[in-house]
Amino acid sequence: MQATATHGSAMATMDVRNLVNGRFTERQGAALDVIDPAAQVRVGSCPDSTAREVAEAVDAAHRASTAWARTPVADRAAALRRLADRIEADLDLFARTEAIDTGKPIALARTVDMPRAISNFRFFADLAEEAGGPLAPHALHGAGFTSAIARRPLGVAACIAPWNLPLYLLTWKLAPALAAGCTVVGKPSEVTPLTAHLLAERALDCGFPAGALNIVHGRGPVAGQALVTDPRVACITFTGGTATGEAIARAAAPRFVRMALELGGKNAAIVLADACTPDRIGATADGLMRALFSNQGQVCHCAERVLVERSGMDALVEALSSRIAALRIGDPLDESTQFGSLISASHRGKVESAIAAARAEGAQVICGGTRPDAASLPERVRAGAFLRPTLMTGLPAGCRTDQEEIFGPVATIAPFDTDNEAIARANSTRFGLSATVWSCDCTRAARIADALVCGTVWINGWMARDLRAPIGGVRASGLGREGGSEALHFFAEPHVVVTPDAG
Ligand code: TXE
Repeated sequence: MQATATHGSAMATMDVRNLVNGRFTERQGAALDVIDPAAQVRVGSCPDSTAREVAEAVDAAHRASTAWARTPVADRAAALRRLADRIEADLDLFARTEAIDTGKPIALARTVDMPRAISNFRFFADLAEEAGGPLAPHALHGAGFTSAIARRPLGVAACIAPWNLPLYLLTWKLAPALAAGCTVVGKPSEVTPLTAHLLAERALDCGFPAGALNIVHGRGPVAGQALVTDPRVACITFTGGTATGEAIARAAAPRFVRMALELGGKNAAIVLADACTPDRIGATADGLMRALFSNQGQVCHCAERVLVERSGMDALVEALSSRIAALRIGDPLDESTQFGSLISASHRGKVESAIAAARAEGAQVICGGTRPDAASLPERVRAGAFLRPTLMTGLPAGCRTDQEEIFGPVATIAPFDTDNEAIARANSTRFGLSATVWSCDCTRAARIADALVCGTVWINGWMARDLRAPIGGVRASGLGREGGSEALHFFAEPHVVVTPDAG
């Protein structure tokens, strides 16, 4: 593990406000502190919105919904493109703010989070406008009558986002909702509200009528709960923890509200022996490092369980260990940092408890498992929520560690002898979000991929995303799919008019 140099001062504190009906509102309730997890300093405040403030935002969205639904799709798309341009123009500010708010390396925010937020808007602007595309009216002929199918925007969409990819995931929901003609009440995570506020500031002059795009901040059990139980909310799209997803589903079920839930995972990486030969091991280990530890392991698609064909085990352990040792852990604001802080000290506590539980189940820690030496870190971030990337082995199939999502830089590695054993173990949790398979035997890799019970399988890679492809999970990993036409269809209700053919 190498430590990177000290970075200069961070930023002035930010006073986050709710965006309601086209303007920023005065706080009615208390404020929540926003903490830079790497420096452990307060970098802003955000409203701890009350149910009444949420109701005002929903009211604004509800009043704006008919006009926004009737706004020509070309005009809606133009507003989305303007907003994308505004993020792009201020990309450095957005990236730096995201790094401060989350503890993620600024290079990651600049090259992944922000470009993706921009392309979310541009992608859905283009898709909504596409002639013959997912929103285009069309007719089915035959049997003596014609069925004319139109897709009508549902109304008010509640878009609830988590803290790990704050702007990336918030815009992944806002963009299709607005493109499809829904008005929106967005609720960013109270842990990471800053880039949503930057977005709200820029949305003011992009051509969204008052009330089309509202953003309320606050705690999940208060503001989030008020949003998902408001009778004027027509649909809910949520990304976050499985327990929260269940609470939202229960709260919204009595109204039969349309829901998309993108929840946790316990994703397996299946590595075949041919991916561990001397000429292949470097590429395999590089790819796996991304799958295991990107964003400090705080991505729902990160792999937490590596299953490796027995003859490749030693080579893979060695290749991963040397890469973990070389990873530059440091100040998220330093451009050369590869691995930053966890989202908070309390989340680090949860992850450390999971490591302790694994040890109690018999795990041997191959590397990591502890905090980096404070002295190895730049002064600005010595008190930060850092934890070394951790690889453990020696756990039996079915152990608790391999059943529960950790959502941090912690993975287990275990050998397997047959493909069926690997498949059974990969499928043996209550989750089903994604998986990866590493091999140059395309037929064998495809056969394994086909047998995995999850939404997405990446072969020899991780998180390669064509935004037209549906993404989401099965079982406890969620309900519904985001991406491409699935997302636009989610926000619109088909309406069919059947007419007899003349003659
Ligand atoms: O997220 P929550 P938390 C997992 C990860 C993590 C766990 C908990 O395992 O340890 O979830 O994280 C809002 N009604 N993931 O507690 O609670 C909340 O305000 C309505 C997986 O930070 O799921 C925030 O905006 N909304 C993950 C959002 O839900 C509610 C990403 C997510 O918060 C609410 C993050 C309620 N009752 C964590 N309670 C992924 N799948 O990518 C909370 N919220």
